[in-house]
Amino acid sequence: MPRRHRLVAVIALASAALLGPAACLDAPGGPAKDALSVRDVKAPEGAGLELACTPTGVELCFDARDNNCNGVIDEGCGLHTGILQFVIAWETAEADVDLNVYDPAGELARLGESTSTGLLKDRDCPRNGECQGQNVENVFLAEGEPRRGRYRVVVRLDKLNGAAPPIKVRLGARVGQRSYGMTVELAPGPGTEEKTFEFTL
Ligand SMILES: [Ca+2]
Ligand SMILES: [Ca+2]
Repeated sequence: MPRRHRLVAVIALASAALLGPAACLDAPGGPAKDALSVRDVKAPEGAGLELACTPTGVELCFDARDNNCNGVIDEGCGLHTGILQFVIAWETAEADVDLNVYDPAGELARLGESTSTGLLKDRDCPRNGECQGQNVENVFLAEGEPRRGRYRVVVRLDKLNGAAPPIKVRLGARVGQRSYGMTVELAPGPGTEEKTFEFTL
């Protein structure tokens, strides 16, 4: 009997060790228990997802890059920033590209009024006059705590307006203290006119 008890104890310990990492997924580790971390990132093929930030000097505006690697994208440029932020930038002035971010409830972040989870968009380029050839669209968490779940980020070519495809678009994402970068090329036609990313918190 004692030997059998010991065997049961060993099996129980082994099961606990196996279950350990899976349990961690539900409550991400790190210094603060409630720190915002990304559980999963899905990027389309060829997007060149950059997980590490390489500082290149002072922050430059409207390039959707965290140039100084302080975890904030395009700060000090008149764009709103937040603990959640998705930014696209493209250099082809006439091309109309859209950043469509859907929150975990499936609601699209729009200009002027935030979604029920607090996401707001603050530019629509090149349509509104303030872009002046600096094409940037920015979606950020305007209020409240970030909702956990899956954020769908769609970068879409709306109109070429005479520009030559492909249109190179930079996407920057900030989630908590981490920033991600990637570049996509868009051209008219199914499969190439939009690229979808998913960030799961
Ligand atoms: Ca920065
Ligand atoms: Ca920048």
